[in-house]
Order: sequence, then structure tokens, then C-alpha cells
Amino acid sequence: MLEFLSLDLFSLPNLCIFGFLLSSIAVSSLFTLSYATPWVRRRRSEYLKPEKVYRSSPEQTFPKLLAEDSGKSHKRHTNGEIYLSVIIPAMNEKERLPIMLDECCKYLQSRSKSSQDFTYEIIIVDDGSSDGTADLGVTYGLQYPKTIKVLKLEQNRGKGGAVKAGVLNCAGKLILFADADGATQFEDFENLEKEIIRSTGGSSSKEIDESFPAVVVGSRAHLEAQSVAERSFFRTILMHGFHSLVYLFAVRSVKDTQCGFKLFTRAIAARLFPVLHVERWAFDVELLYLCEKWRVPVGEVCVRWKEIDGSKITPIWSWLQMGRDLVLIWFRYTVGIWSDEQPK
Ligand SMILES: Nc1nc2c(ncn2[C@@H]2O[C@H](COP(=O)(O)OP(=O)(O)O)[C@@H](O)[C@H]2O)c(=O)[nH]1
Ligand SMILES: [Mg+2]
Repeated sequence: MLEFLSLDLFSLPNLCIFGFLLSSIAVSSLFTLSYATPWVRRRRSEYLKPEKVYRSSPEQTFPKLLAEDSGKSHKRHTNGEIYLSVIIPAMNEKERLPIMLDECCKYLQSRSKSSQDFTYEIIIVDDGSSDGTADLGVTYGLQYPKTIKVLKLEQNRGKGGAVKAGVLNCAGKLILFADADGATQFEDFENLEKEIIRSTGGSSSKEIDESFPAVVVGSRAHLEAQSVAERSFFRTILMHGFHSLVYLFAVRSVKDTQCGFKLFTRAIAARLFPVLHVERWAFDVELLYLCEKWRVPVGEVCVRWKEIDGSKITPIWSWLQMGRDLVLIWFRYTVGIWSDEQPK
């Protein structure tokens, strides 16, 4: 009987049935997971809604990234009023943020002193901190009037949601997002800047073309050997597992998708961010997935990085969430649950 079964089990028709059953189970599980994992459907009107600068006096609103529909004009974004916007997502960052701001403001101030064209703003985006991060941002901003603004959102959205809100309310021709913990050496912005100027066809910051679609991301890929030596075996396995999943399902051209230091021209930000669905940790992967889909070149530039205590990532749960989200990014775009068109 056993002999009969094993012989029969591996016959071609049986293997076909088996394969068909397995793929049906995989596809239906992915569909179930897709609909069981909610995402926030945002509308264009929400992106155009004026947002107040937190505790500004007299009351101020943020300039909008997206242009209102203006008849025949096909331009998606408004004109940038300043050179650089730095968006800092911050969630309960009372301890880490001032250290980062010290470094960041020192650098930006010295750049603006040496060149009048180097105008900038810093937008701290707080979505539901309970430790007074937003107020700390306002108090800190008194030292640098008009350059530091706080955007306070009513509800927690996650890092991706906070970055997106900041980007949609900024004035820069170039838009950088950076983590509040100062893990990246801020001066390394210069390397990203050189690369983005080069990819837009310019040769100096005066010639930046904000309407050219270009993205440059910071990368810690050159530090991998060192981080493997410093991290536990378990975290190293997880890191390799995550990289393999990213490579298999989403992004192939960028080695480090998760570095919290990414630079965009205004035009590509206006095209990418309204489409973004993921508002939690895997939002970077969706951004880069869209760039690959649209064949927008992404430059990757090495940055210096130090691991800072106090990460908001919850071990295991955040990693599982990221793994699930990035498989779903691939699946939802592939089967058409998500579209890469601009929201209505
Ligand atoms: N506004 C906001 N920022 C967040 C949220 N979650 C994480 N962040 C910010 O995202 C950045 C990176 O977070 P961090 O905990 O350092 O993550 P890690 O460096 O990947 O371990 C920091 O600036 C956090 O404050 C959130 O829900 N809302
Ligand atoms: Mg960090």
C-alpha cells in the first residue's frame, strides 16, 4: 500500500494537483491578509487642506506641496519658496531630539551664513507624543526664529504617516527627511545634495531644478560587516531575512532601504507621497518600490551612522509588521488592490 502511495504521489498529475492546491492556498491567504490588514485611504482634498503651524503667533499655516487643480496647468506641485526643507518625524523624542537639533541647526546655520541662497526650514512632525515633544520643538525654535516649525497631528499615524504629512506641508525645492535621534551625521547631507544636483543635471546648488524627478538615499550598506560584528546572532539573522524579503518582493536597486535619511526634489515628492499607502515602518520600501516601477533613478550614498539607544521599534512585532507589509506592497500592486495613480 505504502509503495503504491509513494509511487503514485510523485506522478506528474499528482504533482500538478498538489502545486495547484498550494498556489491557491498561498494566493487566497494573501488576499485574506490584504483585506484583513487595514490601510488608511486618503483623499486629495485632505492633502490640500491647510494645516496650522503649532503654537505660531500670529497664527500661520504651512505652504502646500501640491498645487490646486489649475485648469490647463499640468504641474503637480507648487513652486518651492526656499532651498531645503528638513522633515523630522518625532514620537516621544524629548530626550533625543535636542541633541539632533543642535547638530542639524549648527550645520544649516553655517551653510546659510556662507551662502545667501541656502535658505531652509525644519519641520518637526509630532503625532500623538505624550512627553511634550511638540512643545519642546516650539521652545527650541525660539533660538532659530522662522526656521523651526512644528506640525502637530491629532492622531498617531506612524513614522511614514508623519513624514508624509511633513512633506505635503513644506516649502523646499529639496526635501530631506531625517530621524530625530541624530543617528546619521547631519553633515553628510552634503554628499546627498551633490548627488541630487548631479542627477538633476546641475553643477551647483544655485542651479537646482526642483521639477526634475530625483531621489537620493543615505546608505549604511558599507557598515554591514561592522554591524554584524556588533549585533546579536538573532538580530543578524533577522537583518538578512529582511534584506532577502525586500530583494525578493520589492526593491532590487537599493541596498539599504531603511536608512532614515532620504532626499527628494519637490517634483518627485509631489508625485510619490500622495500615492503612498503604508504609513508605518515599511513606507520607505513602498517609496522605493514606486521609484523602480516608474523608473525614477535612485542614488545611494554612504552616510556615517551611529546606533542610538531608545529605538521606537518594538522587537519582533515591528519586524513581523514590516515583513508582512513589504510582501503586501508587492501583492497589492501586482493584483491591482493598490494603484500607483494619484488619489482623487
Ligand atoms: N511622528 C512620528 N514619528 C515616529 C513614529 N515612530 C517612529 N518615529 C520616528 O522615526 C524615527 C526613527 O525611529 P527610531 O525609533 O530611531 O527607529 P530606528 O532608528 O529604525 O530604530 C525617529 O525620529 C522617531 O521619532 C510615529 O509613530 N510618529
Ligand atoms: Mg534610530
